[in-house]
Amino acid sequence: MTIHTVATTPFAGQRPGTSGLRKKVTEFQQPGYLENFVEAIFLTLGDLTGQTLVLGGDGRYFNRSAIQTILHMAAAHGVARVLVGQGGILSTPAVSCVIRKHGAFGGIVLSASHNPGGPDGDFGIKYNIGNGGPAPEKITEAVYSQTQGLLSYRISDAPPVNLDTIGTTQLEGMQVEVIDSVADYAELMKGLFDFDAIRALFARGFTMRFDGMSAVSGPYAKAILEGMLGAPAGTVINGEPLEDFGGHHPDPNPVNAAELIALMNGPDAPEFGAASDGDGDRNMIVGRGIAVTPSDSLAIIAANATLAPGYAAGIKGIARSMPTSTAADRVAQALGIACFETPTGWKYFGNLMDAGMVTLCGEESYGTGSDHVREKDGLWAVLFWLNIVAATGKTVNQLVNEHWARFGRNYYSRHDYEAVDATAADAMMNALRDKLPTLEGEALGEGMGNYRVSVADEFVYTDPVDHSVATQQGVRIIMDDGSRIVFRLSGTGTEGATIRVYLERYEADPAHHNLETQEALSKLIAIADSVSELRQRTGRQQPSVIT
Ligand code: VG1
Ligand code: CO
Repeated sequence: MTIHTVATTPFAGQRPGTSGLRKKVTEFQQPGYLENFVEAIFLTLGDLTGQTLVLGGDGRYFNRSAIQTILHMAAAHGVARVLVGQGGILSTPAVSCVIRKHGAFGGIVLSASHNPGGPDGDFGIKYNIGNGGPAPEKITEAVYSQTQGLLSYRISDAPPVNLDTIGTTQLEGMQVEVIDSVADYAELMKGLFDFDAIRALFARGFTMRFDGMSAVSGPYAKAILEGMLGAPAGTVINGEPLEDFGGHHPDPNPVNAAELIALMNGPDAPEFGAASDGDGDRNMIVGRGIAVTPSDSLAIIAANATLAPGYAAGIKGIARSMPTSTAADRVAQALGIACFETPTGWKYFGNLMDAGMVTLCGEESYGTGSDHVREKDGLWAVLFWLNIVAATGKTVNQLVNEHWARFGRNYYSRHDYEAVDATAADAMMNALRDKLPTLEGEALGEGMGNYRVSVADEFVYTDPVDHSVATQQGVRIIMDDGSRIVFRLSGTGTEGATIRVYLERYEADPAHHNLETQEALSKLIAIADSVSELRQRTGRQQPSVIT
C-alpha cells in the first residue's frame, strides 16, 4: 500500500456557502472534485500528526464512496485516528457530539441537509472545528483559497475500509474506529431531559408520530423514542435512511412534510407530531391542527427551559439569526437575559456559546439548538417539547396559545423563490440596496401610511467575541411598529439563485391571534413585492415555497 501524490487542476466555485460546499452529485463525481476540496481542508488545517478526526454523513447517495476517499486521504496526511459512524452514518448533531465527547481535533460532515438526494440530487461537505461547530468564515475562506491553486493531492491506494462492523482497523499508519452512530448522542440526550417523565407520558398512552423523512434521524429517533422512552413501535415513520430519501424532499416544513401535516389535521391525529431533515439538525413541531413556527418554538422552549433538568439552572442568553422572528427577544427581556441577533447560518452562534454568553439558539428555517453541541439539533428540540408537554400536562396547542396570550404573537412567514435566474436575482438585490437610503421615514402600503419605515439597511454583524465582521447579510426594512421585511439570497442552493423574503408582524392583542398567517401578513407581502419589483425582475408570479 502506497501513498500517492496525484496531479490535479483547480475547480472553480469551491467556495463554501451558508453551511459547507453543496453541489449536484454529478459535480462531486468529477474526478478530483471531492479530492481537491478535501486536500484544501487538510492543507488549511496544517499538521495533523497525532490528531483524531470524526467523519460521517447523512447516508445520501455518494456518502459511502466519499467516506472511503476521505479516509484514504486522511491516512495520507498523517491523521492518527478517525472515528467514523457505522455504515458511514452520523447525523450532523451527532458529529458535533462525538467531536466534543472524544476531544477530537475536528470533523467532516457529509450532507446537503434538506436538499434532495440521489444520483440527480445534491451532495455536500463541511468541516467542523474542535468545539464541534461549523468552521468559521476565516477557515472556510482559507479552504476556498487553497482550492484555487491546487496542483496535487495525496491519497493512499489501500483497499476500502469495512464501515459496517464496529471496531478498529488500520489504514496505513491511521486507526479507523467504526463507532455506533447513535450511542454517544443518546447518552447526551438522557442527561438533558427528564426521560422518566417522558417515559411515563408514553406509558399513559400518549400518541406521537415522528417522520424521519427516510433520512438520517430515523435510527436516532427509533433508539431514543421507541427504545429508551417506550413509545410504541410505529411512532417513528419513514425511519430507514435511504440514499435518495425515498424520493422525499427531507425538509421538515408543512410543505415537504405534507403527509404528517395531513395526519395531524385529520380525525385520527396523534397528540404530537414531529419531523427532521436530511442530516437531522432541523425539526418541525406539530400539534393537533397546528404547526409551530420555528421562531415560536425557540421562544416557547426558552420560556419553559427550566422544566428540563439540563436547563434547570436557567439559560444564560438567547441568539437568533437576523431573519428569525423577534418572539424570542420578548422572552429574553422577560427573563432579564441577553438576546443576540446573528447572520443566517449556525457558524455564527459558536463563539457566543463558547464564551458562555448564550444557551439557546434558533433560526426561522426549522433550526433550534443549545450549547450541548455546536450544531442545531432536530431530535433535541423534539425531546425538549416532549419534556415540556410531560412536565406541564398541556397540549402543543395550549402551550402555543398561552405563550401568545402572555407575550403577543409574531405572525411570521418565509417566501422562497427557487432556481431564479442568478443575474436577475443579483440585479434585484442591488436595486434594493440602492433604494435603501430613500426608504427611511417613507410611508408604505396601500393607501399609504399603513406602515412607516423606521430602518432600511443591509445587516452587518460584528461578532462580540472575536470582532470579526460579516457584511451583506440581508436587506431589511423595519417598520415603526416593529414589523419587518427581509430579503436575502440563499447560500445553500445548487441551481440558479434562491430569493428568500421573510415577513414578520407583531400582534399584542389576543383577540387578533387567530388570523390566517398569509392574511395577517398580506399588506407586508404587497409592500415586499412593490419595493423589490420581484415579479417584474424575476418573472415569478408566486413563491415556490411558503413556510
Ligand atoms: C439555509 C437556512 C439557514 C440554515 C442553512 C443550513 O440557508 O436559511 O437558516 O442555517 O440553510 O441549514 P440559506 O443560505 O439557504 O438561507 V441545513 O439544515 O441545510 O444545514
Ligand atoms: Co440540515
